[in-house]
Amino acid sequence: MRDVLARLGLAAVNPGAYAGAPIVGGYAGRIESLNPADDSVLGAVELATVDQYESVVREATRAFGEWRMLPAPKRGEIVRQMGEALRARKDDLGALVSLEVGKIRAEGLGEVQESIDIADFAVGLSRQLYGLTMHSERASHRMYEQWHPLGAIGVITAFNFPNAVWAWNAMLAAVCGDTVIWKPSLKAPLTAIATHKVCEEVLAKHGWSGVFGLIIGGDKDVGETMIHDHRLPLISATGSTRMGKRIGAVVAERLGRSLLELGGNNAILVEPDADMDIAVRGILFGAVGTAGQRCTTTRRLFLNRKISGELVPKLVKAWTQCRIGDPLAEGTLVGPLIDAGAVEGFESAVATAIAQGGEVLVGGKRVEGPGNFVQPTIIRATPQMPICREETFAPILYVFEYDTLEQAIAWQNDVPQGLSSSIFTDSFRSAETFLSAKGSDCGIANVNIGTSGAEIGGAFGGEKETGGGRESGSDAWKAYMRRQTNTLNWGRDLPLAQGISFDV
Ligand code: UN1
Repeated sequence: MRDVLARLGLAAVNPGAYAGAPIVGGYAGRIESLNPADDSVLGAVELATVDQYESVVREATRAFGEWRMLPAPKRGEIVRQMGEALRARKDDLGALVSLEVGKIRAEGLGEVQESIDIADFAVGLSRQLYGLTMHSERASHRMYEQWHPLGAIGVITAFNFPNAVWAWNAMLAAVCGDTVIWKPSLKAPLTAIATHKVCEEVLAKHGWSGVFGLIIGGDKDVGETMIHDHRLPLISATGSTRMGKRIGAVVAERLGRSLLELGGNNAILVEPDADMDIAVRGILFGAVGTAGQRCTTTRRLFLNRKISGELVPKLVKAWTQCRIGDPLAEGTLVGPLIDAGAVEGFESAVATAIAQGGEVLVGGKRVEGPGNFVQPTIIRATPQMPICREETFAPILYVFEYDTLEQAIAWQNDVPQGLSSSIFTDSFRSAETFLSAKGSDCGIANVNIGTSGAEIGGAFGGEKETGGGRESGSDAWKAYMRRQTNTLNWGRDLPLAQGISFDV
């Protein structure tokens, strides 16, 4: 473990502010990063002050002045090298993700792979930041639009994807010509520092400083200062709906832009004609993967009454076979929750579900001993139970029975969140109904795969209380740029649009 930390340039105590290089002195306190599997201390971080935030912003706005004028494909070349640097450090960074947030090894590595993939995507994008041309209604006129960089942007990330979610934002922002100030979760500061260092090394090699800044500080001082800051035209934030409502309101008040990726309450529907083997595997990965701590985790399962008697025992069996334990050990499928508070949240959700009429079919208990382990849990429930409308960041799956597809779709949509959803069916008609305008109301709707593990090539995000933002693939890059419409007159007259004449 110490080797991994040392190879990634982490010390026992690390600065919490980086404007390219670390800023030293004058901290606001110290936090420890704990390994959630055994509560051991991985390292400490000196929390940044508002003054240090000020230095980071000044450096990011200064760097923006130059970075925006570097041709986009040249920015892409630097991002390409960041992708290469992440590839070279993938094993160590993946292990650090496992150590700091408890992901099993495959998922820690998978997360870093997402960062590498988005870097590759961004490199291609750096030659494809296309605008449209339009036909002008005026003779000898040309109209087109172009996309310009926005500025220094703020990126706030959650503990559960401590590496990839920053990369989704930062790699796109960098090729778009923006500079980035990253405020990571205080529950995963070491992964943020290590990730920053890997990319910063590449920038420094090319003589750039301040393109990426990092600020590890408290929400009340540094966070509030950041979201109120007029110098940051965009705040992209991933986290709880409660946090997103605060950020959305503050940024809207100053007419800034926000890109919000908040809570999910994702459902899978299983039709009677589904392939039951892939359904079980899809449900298992969706509900139990990352110990239920993805925003895309499957939290609700709607089973057609005709097949629930067959499927539920298969699920219970699969759940009992899940090996819980050291995330870095071979064969482990379920690592720990992030901290003791998350275990309490799990226990309280299970108790509430029981009080509201739910029946625990498997799991339901914390695992005694060191670390924050809980049993993956299935609870038979009804869609009317209030707890089923909430996102609990833990491996709890609520199971419901339905009679018609229309009823199941209505129930799946009847929650405040709208991130991800799936149907398992071999019926073309059922699949298309689920994907149609009267089907799933989520930002992501899948057929015969689970709710989590989205590829970076698609736009990622959701509706309603999930916040409406879209990150990573497709045309999500447009959120990081400003559109300018240009009309050029190459004639000798000055015709006005709409046929207006205004001659003296
Ligand atoms: C998140 O949990 O915030 O689709 C992101 C997935 C991952 C990303 C999840 N690619 O599960």
